[in-house]
Amino acid sequence: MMRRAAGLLLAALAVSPAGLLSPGPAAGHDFRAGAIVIDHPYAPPTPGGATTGAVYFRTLKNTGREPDRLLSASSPAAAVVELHRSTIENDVMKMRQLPALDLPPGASLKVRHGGEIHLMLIGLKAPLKNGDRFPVRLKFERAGEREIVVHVQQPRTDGKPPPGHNH
Ligand SMILES: [Cu+2]
Repeated sequence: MMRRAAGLLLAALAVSPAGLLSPGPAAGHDFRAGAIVIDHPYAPPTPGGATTGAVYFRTLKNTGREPDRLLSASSPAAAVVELHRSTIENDVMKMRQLPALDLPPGASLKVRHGGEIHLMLIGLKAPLKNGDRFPVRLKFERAGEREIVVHVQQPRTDGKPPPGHNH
């Protein structure tokens, strides 16, 4: 009996780190576009005067049997929205624009702060404030276009700005 209880406890512990990464309140929000599920889009608040920001997703899933791709995004909150991947080159964080984000069948991508991939808001029309919401229109190759609502919130686990966004 003891051994079994210990096993269950370990299983519970093994699950918790992913839970800690979840941003914001437990009440998440998600959107569907065909077979694509966009789970909890969020953006950290930006300091006053910042002209760039980032949008993340708790997960971006392709629940279908066909491959899809996120091709582009746009928002009234910013002049331009780009798909970015952060990489470290010679100890320096760099961001590169991705032509598209591949979503193979069954994919479940974590597009979270502190990770490699984000949507970059360039030319913000106003600073993003905690509690704000704004729309972003996503264009998928197969699933078509879908407008989502992004929640501005301070990520729970991380008071620092996301890497690569101090420019
Ligand atoms: Cu970026």
